[in-house]
Amino acid sequence: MDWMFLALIVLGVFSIVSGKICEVPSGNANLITSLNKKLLRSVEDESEEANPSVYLGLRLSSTHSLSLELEYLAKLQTTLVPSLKSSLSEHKPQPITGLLALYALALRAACADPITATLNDKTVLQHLKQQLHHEKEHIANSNRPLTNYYQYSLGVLSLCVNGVRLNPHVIHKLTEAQKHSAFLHKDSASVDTEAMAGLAFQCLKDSAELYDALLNEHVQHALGAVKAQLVKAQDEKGLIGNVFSTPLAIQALLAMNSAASQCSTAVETLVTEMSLGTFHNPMAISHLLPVLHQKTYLDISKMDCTGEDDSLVLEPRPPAGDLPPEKVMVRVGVESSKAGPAIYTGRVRVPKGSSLHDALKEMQRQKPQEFSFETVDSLWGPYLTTVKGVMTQQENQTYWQLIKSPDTPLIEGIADYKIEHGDTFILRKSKW
Ligand code: B12
Repeated sequence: MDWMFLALIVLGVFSIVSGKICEVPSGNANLITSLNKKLLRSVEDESEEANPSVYLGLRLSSTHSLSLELEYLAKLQTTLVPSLKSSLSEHKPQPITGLLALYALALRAACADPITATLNDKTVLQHLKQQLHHEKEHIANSNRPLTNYYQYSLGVLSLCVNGVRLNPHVIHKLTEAQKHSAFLHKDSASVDTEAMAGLAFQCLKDSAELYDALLNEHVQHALGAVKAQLVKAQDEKGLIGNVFSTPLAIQALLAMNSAASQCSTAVETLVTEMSLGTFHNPMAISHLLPVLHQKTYLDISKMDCTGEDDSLVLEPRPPAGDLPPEKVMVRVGVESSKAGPAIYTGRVRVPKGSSLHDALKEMQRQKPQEFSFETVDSLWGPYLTTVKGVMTQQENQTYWQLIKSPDTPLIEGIADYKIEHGDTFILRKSKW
């Protein structure tokens, strides 16, 4: 037998025996605590909308600041709930499956009762069930969900974690989507979707007694296929997809009780990336923290909110450093399709360390007649919706893709990507 293979088996057996699959190598406790604090600090930021995923990241950690978590839960109730209520009172179904699902998970993670919590006329879980019904109908009519399969999976996961029996047709649509490779996007988004579906399938498998044998067989098959795809997608550094999809992928593998050999390299790489400062977006941190504490979204169902640590204390915020006076040149091209010619090219000088968002703002300020753009807020930050008056839409599955010239799609949004001297970007209207 090959020594390498033997070593992997020994490592796997050891991890199962010690019950610590995907454990972070020792000596990184301070790094984990600093990430916990980073996420907690984002909660303090008054200018940011409350984000239920951030709340889940905090709750699925082993160290807490219980008072700040409680305040944040209250902020979720006062900011997210009115916007959910207003979307739910619209005539046409709105694409809020993911938000509703995260809110129901947040309530469960707070040990509040999502079964009795209401939004307008119904409970949160009833709304979520209905929302998934709309998603299923949308697939039947248009061959794709109202939102996307990531949110569809999140909805299934949330109901399942909350102990709700789902409509078997809703589950079947998800297993069929897996079978027909419908989770694939043209860019790297597919791994996140695969991972979220994997978490949903694992939860359904664990509650098999609620469903009939044939459906359980479909779920079991889809689960096996997702696991195989995630393992196959792993590169030599252990990354699955990219650095931002890997935490969710590892959560899925962890929930599926995968062997340590399938995540130890990935965890080491994630730790390296943490020390390089790659994880600064609160949303990205919220997906990573559970992994660092060997938790997954499935653990929310077991939370009882008793005897929790309350030792996390934030030091005073360090003063924000000024941007250096040095300026860098950025070029931006706008294309209305991949084959089409550029409809705009321009350049602008901005302080070193600026984001692409800063550069676009400066470009718009200098030449408002020639260049303009709009964004909407999302859980990941500002999402670019409109460039030079050209709007992208959910209904026709178009978006403004961010590309670093010549042809590398960015793996971060406009507010997170920090530009370097000589960068050239293409904003390209694309299909997904
Ligand atoms: C589906 C999806 C898309 C769809 C969204 C359209 C739709 N209506 O479904 C499409 C394909 C258009 C897309 C585009 C992009 N995406 Co995307 N996307 C996702 C995915 C799989 C699910 C998002 C979701 O529905 N969340 C659930 C709901 C509840 O949250 P939400 O915030 O309300 O959702 C909205 C926003 O997230 C927004 N959105 C989607 N992607 C991105 C990316 C950024 C940076 C921002 C600010 C917003 C945003 O669209 C969602 C639906 O309206 C996530 C995976 C993940 N782990 O979250 C990646 C993900 C968020 N996307 C990512 C990226 C990088 C992009 C792009 C920047 C790619 C590019 N080079 O152009 C662009 C955005 C460019 C822009 N115009 O600003 C990264 C972000 C990583 C990071 N650190 O910032 C993720 C995590 C995937 C990954 N692992 O690389 N995406």
